[in-house]
Amino acid sequence: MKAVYNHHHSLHQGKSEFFRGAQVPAFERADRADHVLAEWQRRKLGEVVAPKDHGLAPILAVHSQRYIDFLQTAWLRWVALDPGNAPRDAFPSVWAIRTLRDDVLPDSFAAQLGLFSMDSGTPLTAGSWQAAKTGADCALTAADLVLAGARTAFALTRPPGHHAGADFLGGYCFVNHAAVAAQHLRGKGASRVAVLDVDYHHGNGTQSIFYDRADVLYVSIHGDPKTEFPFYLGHADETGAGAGAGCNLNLPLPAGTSASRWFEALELALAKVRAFAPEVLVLSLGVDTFEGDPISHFKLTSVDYLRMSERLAALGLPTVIVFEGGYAIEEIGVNTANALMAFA
Ligand code: OKP
Ligand code: ZN
Repeated sequence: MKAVYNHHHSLHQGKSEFFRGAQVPAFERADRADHVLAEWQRRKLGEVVAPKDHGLAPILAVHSQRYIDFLQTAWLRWVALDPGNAPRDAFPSVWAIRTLRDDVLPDSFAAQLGLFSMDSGTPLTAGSWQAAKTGADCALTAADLVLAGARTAFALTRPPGHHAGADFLGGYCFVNHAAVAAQHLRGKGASRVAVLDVDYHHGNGTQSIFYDRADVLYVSIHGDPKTEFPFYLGHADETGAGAGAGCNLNLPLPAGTSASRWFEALELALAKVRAFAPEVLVLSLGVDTFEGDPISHFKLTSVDYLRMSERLAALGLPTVIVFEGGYAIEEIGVNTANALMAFA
C-alpha cells in the first residue's frame, strides 16, 4: 500500500486550546503524524509518496466559496489586526448562533471567524490553510491511486478533517478530506461511495455534507454526542433526508464502552456498508478509540486495531483511508499501523 504523506502538515501547529477556562497545550500536535510515519517505515508498510496538487475545484465541490476564500486569507487578516505584536493563534470570540443571520458576510474579521467556526477549540495558525489544503491533496491523490486500481491507499495527514462542514471549521478540522475524496471518487465515476468513520468522535461535517444524498453513504461509530464532542450531531435517529433517507447510520456508544461492545457495533456498520454495495470505501481512520487516549473514552487496546483491520479489509472493497484523530502520542504509531496491517 502507498501512503500519501502531507509534507506540509507541520505548518499547522496550534499552540493551545481551552479546557474549562484554562489554556492548555494543544492535543492535536505535529508529532502525531511523525510517529505514524516512523512506524509505517519501521514496518515497511509501503512506499511513501507526495500528494499531487489538485487545485481548489475538488475542495469547492464540498465547501462553500465564501468559506474557502476566508480560510485562504484568514491568517494575514488576523495578523494585520495587531501589527508589530508577536502573532498569537486565532480563536473566535462570537458566533452566528440561532436567530442571528449567517447569510450576510460581515466585514469584521472577528465576526467572519465566528461565522465560519463551530467551536473555540481549533487554533487557526499561519500554516493552517496550507496544511489542510495539502491534506486534501493527499486524500485526492490516494483516491486517484485507488481509481487507478490500487486496492488501498493511505492519506497520512493532519490536522484531521471530519468535523469541518461545508461552511465551517471546528474540532481541530479545516478542510474535510474524507468528504473531498468521496466527492472526487463520485466525479471520477464511482456510482456509490461509502464513508465509514471509526474515529471516536462523530464526523458531523461529513454527515452533513452528504445528508440528503443517496449516492454517498455515511456510517459512524462514536461516543454518544449527549456527552461527547461534537455534541450537536451524531444521534441514532439521524438517518438521512430526502433522496438520502436511509443513507446515514449513526452508532453512538456511551463513554466507557469496551472493545467487545465496540466490535459488535462494527459488525452493524459493516453490514450497512455491504448492503449499500459501494464501489469504493472511504475510511475515516481515527485511533482515539484507544483506552489511553487523553480526550476520549472507549477502551480499545493496541491489539484490537489488528482485529479492526481484519474486519475492515474483509469488506473486500477498494479503500481510501484518511487519517483523522488519535491523541495518545506514544502509541499512535503502533495503533495506526495495526489498523492498517490487514490492508498492507
Ligand atoms: C477531533 B477528531 C478537549 C476538547 C475536545 C474537540 C475534539 C475534536 C476531536 N479538551 N475538543 O475527531 O479526533
Ligand atoms: Zn476524534
